[in-house]
Amino acid sequence: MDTAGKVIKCKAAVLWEPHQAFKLEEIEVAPPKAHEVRIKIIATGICRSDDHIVDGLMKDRKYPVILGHEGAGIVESVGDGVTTVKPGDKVIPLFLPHCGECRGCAEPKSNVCCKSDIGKNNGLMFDNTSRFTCKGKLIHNFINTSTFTEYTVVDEISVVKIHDDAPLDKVCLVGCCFSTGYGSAVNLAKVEPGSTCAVFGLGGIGLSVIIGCKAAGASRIIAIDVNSRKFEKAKELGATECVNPKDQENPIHEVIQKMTNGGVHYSFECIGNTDIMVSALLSSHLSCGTAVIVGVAPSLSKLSFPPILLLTGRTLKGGLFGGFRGKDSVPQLVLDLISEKFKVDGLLTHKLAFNEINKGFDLLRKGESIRTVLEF
Ligand code: PAD
Ligand code: ZN
Repeated sequence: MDTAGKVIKCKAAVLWEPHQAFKLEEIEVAPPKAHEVRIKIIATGICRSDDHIVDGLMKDRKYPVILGHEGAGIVESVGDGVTTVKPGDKVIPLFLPHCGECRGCAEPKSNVCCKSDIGKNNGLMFDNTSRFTCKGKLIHNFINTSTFTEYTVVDEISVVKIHDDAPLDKVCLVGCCFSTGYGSAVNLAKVEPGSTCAVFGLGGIGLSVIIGCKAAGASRIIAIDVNSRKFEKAKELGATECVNPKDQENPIHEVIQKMTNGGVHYSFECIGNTDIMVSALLSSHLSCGTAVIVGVAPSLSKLSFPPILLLTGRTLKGGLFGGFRGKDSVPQLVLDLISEKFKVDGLLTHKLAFNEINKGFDLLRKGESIRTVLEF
């Protein structure tokens, strides 16, 4: 059946109120307008950011939304003027758009397009409307993607074509988890061979940081988590030592300093906890250490530490999507997964049917899963 140009009725997981369960609803998805692309989502990962960002987003503006930003699918139809993808193409939606024209896209050191909705929380297409409705109500979209639905519409600058052979149930992790973690090590920190690293938080993001640190040739990778069940996987992926702060008498930064003759070269906060961001900074060497913030903290929280921590020579930085520019990097990262240059199998602990989405989030919140991929 040719659906191009028509409204599609399909199943989506709608979050009507913050901190409630997702409700599976029948929604209407309008056809793509000019420079927009309608995608049939085939698989989508569950990432902690869906939890963390939505907290801030829904606190400020209460509105129903379709979350999800770590998906992969097939183009169903395109609006006028779309040139980079066509119906039938395998694609990954980009939660960080890449327009190629704005200040952010023009700056060689940046990967954040000014059209990104992160921090703005409009929850709408670029023309300030939505393509989703449910029971007569407008449903918002989420960071330019919304993948918890059988069909979504994104702007052309928020989607990229990938190789036809890509297994969508795996490469969806390139849409966030793997790229964010791996890139945080190789692009943001620029970990060097022989350097020492400490990774705080061993979810999908922290474990992908470990993959990046190992690929970059780090001599020591210290993995830190309050959940010791995460350690086996961390070691499999390249951690050389594992520490549970709960088993230590002293604060974690003192433990790391002691283990590394004063601190590591590179530390990574992959939790979204401002106290641990400071611990990560303190765990990096006072003269030359770099701490990278990857975790998304609650939107109203504040980071506070004595400036002397930086004056002695430490660097504090952060970044989205591991510093990668979606349109340039995602197709190659997908090829790297196809050729098994990198393996994400270890990150993929659960597969569930789309209608089990609430169970998938429970597994993540209880620390029982790394990544659950939902299949439609
Ligand atoms: P996750 O919940 O799977 O992993 C977090 C891990 O941290 C768990 O293993 C916890 O046990 C552990 N943890 C919690 N508290 C502590 C503590 N005090 N000390 C040590 N360990 C602790 O999440 P995830 O891996 O999906 O995401 C991690 C963060 O990264 C989260 O804040 C998410 O919002 C953020 C993120 N950032 C980007 C980006 O572009 N910067 C992208 C995607 C996710
Ligand atoms: Zn841009």
